[in-house]
Amino acid sequence: MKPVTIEDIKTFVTAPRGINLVVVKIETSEPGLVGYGCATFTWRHKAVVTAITEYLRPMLKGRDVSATEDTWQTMTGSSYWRNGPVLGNATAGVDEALWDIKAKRAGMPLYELFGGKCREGIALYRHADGASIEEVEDCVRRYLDEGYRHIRCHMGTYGGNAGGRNQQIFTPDNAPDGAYYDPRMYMNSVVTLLGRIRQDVGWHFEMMHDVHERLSPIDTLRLAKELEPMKLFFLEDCLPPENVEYFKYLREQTATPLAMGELFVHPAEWKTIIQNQWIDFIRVHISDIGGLTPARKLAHFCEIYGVRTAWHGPNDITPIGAVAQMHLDISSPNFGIQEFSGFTDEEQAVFPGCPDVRGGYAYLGDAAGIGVGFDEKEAARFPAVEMDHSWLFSRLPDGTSVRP
Ligand code: GCO
Ligand code: MG
Repeated sequence: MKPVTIEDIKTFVTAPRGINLVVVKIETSEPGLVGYGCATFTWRHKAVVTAITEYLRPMLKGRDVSATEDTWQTMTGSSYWRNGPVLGNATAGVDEALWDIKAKRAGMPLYELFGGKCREGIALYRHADGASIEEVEDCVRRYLDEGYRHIRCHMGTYGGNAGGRNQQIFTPDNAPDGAYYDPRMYMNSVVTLLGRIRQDVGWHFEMMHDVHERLSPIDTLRLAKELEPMKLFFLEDCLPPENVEYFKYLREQTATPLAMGELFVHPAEWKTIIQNQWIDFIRVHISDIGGLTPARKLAHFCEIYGVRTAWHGPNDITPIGAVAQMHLDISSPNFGIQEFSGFTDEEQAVFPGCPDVRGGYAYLGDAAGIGVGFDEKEAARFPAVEMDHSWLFSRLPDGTSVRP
């Protein structure tokens, strides 16, 4: 039988919620058979589009669509230097689209190719935030009313706003522009915030917090110990990938569950931390590591070491990417929780087929493939935008530039 081949690979950038998203569409030699994937690295999206259109598209046209593993290995090896978020996302967009095609040809939802359902619904967590403790608590109560039982709590996003309206941060003369935050104020505000939420709202739900690599190793250890009484579901990104060895000390000195990985872009970054069971949840951004092909292997690797999955699901991911990982969630015995940033009305118009979400769970339908489509006309109504990058230029009180 004549193989079905890749006819063309197209990329689209659309911003239905004001965040640049990158979609990959693979057209095949079989009329009407197309696949979609997510290649969203929103802070460098043009670089990803170039990597796909200038390198992967000419290289893959004419290839058999069924060779997902060989195509993945070829995409990854053919640049000699490999890994990293740009090539990872370019590879992922193609990889997810090929898995979408494979499941469509099989006439079944993708999770069936991954071994079928391990559960009926996918437990989700949402972000509660606000400029004051009261605002955050109101947000938590709203999510509890909607049925969510896992809620990440922040006051003033990453680095915090130090316990309500910005308290002054003392900077030196002529300090450069930047997104300043004070680690000590931030630490104290987190302990106060989470303590108040437990006192005022209660203990009948799971609570998380994302340190977002904003503290020094010793301070993050102190925070993890101070938060033990709050019985967190997990404390996330306590350290940057560059300091993963220090998780050894966190593990040895605190019982606060640890989640890590949204910044991982290389297998060497996650191997040791998982093998040593220094974390409890893997938080990888699946398109950063190259898509479903490597993510499945990572999920299996984690299962051996008792590490559960909590794939990165922020608002800078397409619904295609968000749902692709839900197929992994529903079919992984070591599923932990899925981060969820909601699907806006505009997004649902651009990406028809988003799953039902009710009572804190997502429910995948039985449509063949990933199950989420892409309406090019609707997408064109939301062209790429100039995004606000200011939060990325984070600085300590003395003006030192630090990771955001
Ligand atoms: C999270 C993340 C995100 C990232 C964002 C970067 O846990 O959801 O930390 O909020 O900061 O995806 O673009
Ligand atoms: Mg995070």
